[in-house]
Amino acid sequence: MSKFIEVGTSDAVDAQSRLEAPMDNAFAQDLCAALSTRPRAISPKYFYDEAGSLLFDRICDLPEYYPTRTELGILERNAQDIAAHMGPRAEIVEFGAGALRKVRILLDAMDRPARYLPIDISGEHLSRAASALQQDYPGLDVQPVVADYTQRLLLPAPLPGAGQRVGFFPGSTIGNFTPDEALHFLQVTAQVLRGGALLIGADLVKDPAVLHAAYNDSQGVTAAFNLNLLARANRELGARFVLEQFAHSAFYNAPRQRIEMHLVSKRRQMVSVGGQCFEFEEGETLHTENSHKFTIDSLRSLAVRAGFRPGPVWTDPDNLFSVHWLHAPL
Ligand code: AVJ
Repeated sequence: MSKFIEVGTSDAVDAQSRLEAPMDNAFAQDLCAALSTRPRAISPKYFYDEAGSLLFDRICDLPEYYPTRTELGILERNAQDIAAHMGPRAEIVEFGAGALRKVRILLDAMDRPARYLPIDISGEHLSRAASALQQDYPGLDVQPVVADYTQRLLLPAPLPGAGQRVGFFPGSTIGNFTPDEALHFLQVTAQVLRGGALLIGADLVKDPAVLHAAYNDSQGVTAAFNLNLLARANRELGARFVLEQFAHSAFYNAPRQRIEMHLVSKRRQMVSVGGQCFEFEEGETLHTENSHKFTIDSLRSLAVRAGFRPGPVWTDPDNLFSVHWLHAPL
């Protein structure tokens, strides 16, 4: 993004680079590719710029959005048991670290945690959360990694004398992947964590009305989160989406056991991204997210196919959410 600012010499070069600069970033490429295909779909990872990460934090506190507080409750009630599985001097690698609330529950219960490596795509958000955590755990080695964990990942070598390396993937973020991507992610993760384990949260299949409410909150925070994708394109790519011309849509696709989020064009319109124009018909959508729901068995059999050996599963009394311990064999 800042490329043309550093390189810029003459006005002509600036004007030229200004048009081209947006296209050499992944968001611009993926958005233009999404708008050029039918049906139109883009990865939900682009929700999480600074504003999007803050909106997601607000979603987690909504009365209708049960996953976060349910998972926190599961972790709190079972922290001792989970910490016993981790063993002494364990190292936690968290995939997609967000606000770092959940890991505190683990750290508080663990026997002398050796190191914490939060990986997140949103650099500013991550470093703010990581330094807050470091203040509260002065003795802990906190090493934030700004990276896209859906891409190939290189982690620092284990610390000398450290216990097992435990991956932590809470929030049911696994549900954002297609089934094939989820399998691939788990396969890669089983390799990265060889000899350790993965602690993973998975939202469970349930009454569609409960699911529907969780993604259609009355305050409109989820709608703002969805629309932030377009706002971000306007901010970062000089796109010209008129936000009022798009509506938030979220519904449960029962046969595929997933919530789908879309941005629906309220009327026929043209939009411009990075100097390219795209047409939307009235009612045409940009598919922005899938949030797959699991059964305990479906998550465990996926893990087995990826090379894990499933261990204990913790749930809440209403069976809304599940947290799984998966051994990664050597
Ligand atoms: C962060 C992917 C787990 O799927 O529930 C929340 C994202 N989207 N509300 C989810 C989300 C709309 C969330 N995950």
